[in-house]
Parts: sequence; structure tokens; C-alpha cells
Amino acid sequence: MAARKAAPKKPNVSKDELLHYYREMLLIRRFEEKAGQLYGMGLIGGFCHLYIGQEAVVVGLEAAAEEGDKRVTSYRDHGHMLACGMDPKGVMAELTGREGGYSRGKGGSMHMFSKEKHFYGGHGIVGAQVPIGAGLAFSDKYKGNDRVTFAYFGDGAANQGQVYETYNMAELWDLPVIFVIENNQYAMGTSVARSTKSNSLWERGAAYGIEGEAVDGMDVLAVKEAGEKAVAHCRAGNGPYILEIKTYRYRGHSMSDPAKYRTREEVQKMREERDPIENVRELLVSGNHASEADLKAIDKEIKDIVNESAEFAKESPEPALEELYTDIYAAEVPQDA
Ligand SMILES: Cc1ncc(C[n+]2csc(CCOP(=O)(O)OP(=O)(O)O)c2C)c(N)n1
Ligand SMILES: [Mg+2]
Repeated sequence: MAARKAAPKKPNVSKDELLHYYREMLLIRRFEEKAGQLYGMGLIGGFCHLYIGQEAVVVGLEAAAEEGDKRVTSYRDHGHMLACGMDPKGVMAELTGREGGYSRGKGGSMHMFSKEKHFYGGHGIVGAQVPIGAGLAFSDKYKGNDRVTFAYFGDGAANQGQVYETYNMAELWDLPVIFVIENNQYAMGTSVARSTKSNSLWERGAAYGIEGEAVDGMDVLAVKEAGEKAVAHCRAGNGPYILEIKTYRYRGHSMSDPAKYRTREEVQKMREERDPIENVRELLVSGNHASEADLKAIDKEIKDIVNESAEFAKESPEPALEELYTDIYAAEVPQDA
């Protein structure tokens, strides 16, 4: 087994904070593993893009967010939903297309929303959520509150034209939006090296006057720290900020990807040397914050939550036929969105 790189030493992080990150990241990982299993059993149909490997990105940024802040992302969205506090049962039941799901079984993996948690999707069109994120930020600015929007997108999406039109307007209007580039090094089977000659995606913001930085996305503490800086920048009315978070997805692009464009060794090396959950586990153990038995108990607690969500998702009925005709047009114009 390859040597693990030393986990970052951050002595001023409390035990509770570390345990929180550990739990949250583990919940996403176990949930995604279960979703993969249910997909294999034919209980989940359609598209399903797993977030395994990228857990520190959403968990770190959610730790920097406050109540009322908004988030919007792509189709690789289960982690974002869980990290912002959506119910694993409702998410899993949506994956299985059941009535108990967040979109009453009509949206599936890529189309879930929660107004309560300020989660605005779940978007299957690459990059589409970027201008939507700027629009959400525009609405907060217009209303005069100090809320911030996190608009997540991938390294592949970062090559799209609409991203740069959005950058321009967001900076022009000082919109409180954090553009989070989840650079997991691949867009389907295309590596970043094959899609662009610039190896720094965040620096493109300079053309529009937007500040930003690159962040180690396998280190939840680094992500949280960068997130706090970005949030403070936006909340203070300084306009948008870009975080290019360098991460890695362990699984294929979606469930139907045999991942022939990279070697098994490449994935294995990342898992063994950089895994974000293992990093926190090591900090917990080396700081004497948790014993192996404590961690085992947390693992069981998380497993139970995930198993319950899967049971709920299997037992929830399929939506009635009449559901085909609901939620097509808004019944009324929302006043408080
Ligand atoms: C406009 C559009 N073009 C192409 C696709 C097909 N497609 C789906 S995901 C994807 C790759 C996007 O990669 P990236 O932005 O890096 O996000 P990741 O999947 O790595 O999270 C492509 C090309 C699509 N869904 N929408
Ligand atoms: Mg990508």
C-alpha cells in the first residue's frame, strides 16, 4: 500500500468540529454506496452520478454557510442535498422514483429541490446552473439581504461560454455568488489536460475582475477555510468569488461508465493517499479525540441511517398516474422565493 501523505495539522480545530465533518462525509459516502447497490439491483433507473471521493467539497463549504444561503448544482447532486440537511429518506426515495421522494418520484437523481433547505437543484444540462446561481444571488441583492449563493459546477462546465457571460454580469452587478468549480479532473472521459491548456481554471475570473483561489478539495479543513473567506467577501458586498476546488471522483462518471480513460492505479493511489474521510479519521485518532470503538459506533450510526433510507425508498409506493398532471405549471406566483 502506498504511503499516505501526512494529514494536515490544524491544532485549533475542535473535536466536535472534526466529528461533525467525519459524520457528514461518511453519510454521503455510505449513501452513495447504497445508491450504487440499489442501481445494480434495478431499483434505480435513469441517470445516477455518484459523488464518492468529492465529499470534502460540500461538507467544507456547508460548514462555512449560514441559514438562508442558497445552493445550486449539477446532476452530481446527492452529496449537496445531504450536506445541506435534506432528509436521506426523501433523497433515496426520489432515486427509486417513489412518492416519498423530494419530487414525488417524478424527478429522479438529477431533479430534486428543497425550498426549505434553499437547494435549487439538481440540473442535467451541463453549466445551466451557473447563470441560475447568479440569478438567485441577484434576487438576494435585490431584496437587500446578505445571503450568499453557492453555484457549483465541474471542470468540464468551466469551458462553457455561459459561465463567462455569467462571470461578467455577476461582477458588473456585484452579485453575492460563489462560483465553486469542482475540478474532479474529468468531464465524462475527458481529462482536464485534454480539454484546456490552462491548468488554473479559477484564474480565468481575472478577465472579469473576479477574485478567487485554488483549494485542496481532499482536505475538508482547507475547504472550510477557503469557504469562509469567500462567504465573507460576498456578504460584505464585494461581489462574486471563485473557488476552484481540486478533487477527484473515485467512481465512473455515471453508473454506465466503465472508466477506461484512466488506470485503476490512478484511482487507487488517490484513495490510499488522499482520501478526505481517512484524513479526518487520522486527525481524530492522532489528536486522541476518538478511539477506534468511538469511530465504529459512528460508522454503525451512519449505516443505520442509510439502511433506513433504503428501506423507506423501497417501501414507498410508486406515484399515482394522476401525478403526471401535477407540478407542470406554477399554481401561483411565489412571493417569498
Ligand atoms: C449542454 C450539455 N452538453 C453535454 C452534456 C453531456 N454531459 C453530461 S455530464 C458531462 C461532463 C461534465 O463534466 P464536469 O463539468 O467536469 O462535471 P462532472 O461530471 O465531472 O461532475 C457531459 C459532457 C450535457 N448533459 N449537457
Ligand atoms: Mg469534472
